Amino acid sequence: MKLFYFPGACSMSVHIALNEIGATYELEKVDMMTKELESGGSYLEINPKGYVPCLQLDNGEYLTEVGAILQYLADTNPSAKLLPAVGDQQRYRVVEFISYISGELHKNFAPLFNPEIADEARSATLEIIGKRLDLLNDQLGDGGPFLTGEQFTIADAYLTTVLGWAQFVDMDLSPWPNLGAYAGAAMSRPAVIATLKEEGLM
Ligand SMILES: N[C@@H](CCC(=O)N[C@@H](CS)C(=O)NCC(=O)O)C(=O)O
Repeated sequence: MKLFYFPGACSMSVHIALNEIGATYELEKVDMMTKELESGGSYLEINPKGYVPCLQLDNGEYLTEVGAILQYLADTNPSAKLLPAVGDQQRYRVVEFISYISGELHKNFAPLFNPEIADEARSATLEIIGKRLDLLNDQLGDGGPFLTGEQFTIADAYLTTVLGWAQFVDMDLSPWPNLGAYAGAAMSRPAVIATLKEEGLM
C-alpha cells in the first residue's frame, strides 16, 4: 500500500492506523499548495479531489476519504481490533464518532489554518469547536481512556490527529482536561510515536 499524505494533516489518522495494524506501506508526500508529489508528477492525476489522504491499495486501486480508508484498514485487519465487527453494537459507536470528528471537528478546524482569518471569525470558530469538545470531554469523563472504552479504535486515530491541530492554530486545550489526558494516552502509543517520527513531527 502507499499513503499519499501531508505531515500532521488528517492523513495522519490513516498513517496511525497503518502503524497500529503493522502494515507494510510506502509514503508519498503531497505539496498541498502545488499538488506536486515529492517524487515528481501531479497528485491530481492520482486523486482529482486534490486533498489528502489517498491510499493506494495492494491491487492498485486508490481509496480516498478518511472515514472510508480507516474502515477499510480496520475491516481488512480485524486482529488489530480497531473497529468492532459488523453486528456488534459498538461498531456503530465508533462510526458515530468518526462522523462527528469529520463533520463537527475536522471541518470546523479548517478556517483556523487561514492566516488571513478575521479575529471575529476566529473567535466564532473557536466557540463552535469548544462546544464540540465539551461533549467529547464529558464522554471521556464517563469512561475512557479511549472514546469507546479500553480499546483504541480508528475513531481515536482520527481524534488524536485532529486534537494535534490545536498547537498549530494556537488553541489552548486546557479547558478540556479529559481531552488532555486522552491525548497523552494516545501519544504514548508506539504506533502514534512511530507515525509522528515518520512525518517529521517528533
Ligand atoms: N473529505 C475529506 C477531507 C480531507 C481534507 O480535508 N484534507 C485536507 C488536509 S486535513 C487537505 O488535503 N486540504 C488541502 C486541500 O483541500 O487542498 C476526507 O475526509 O478525507
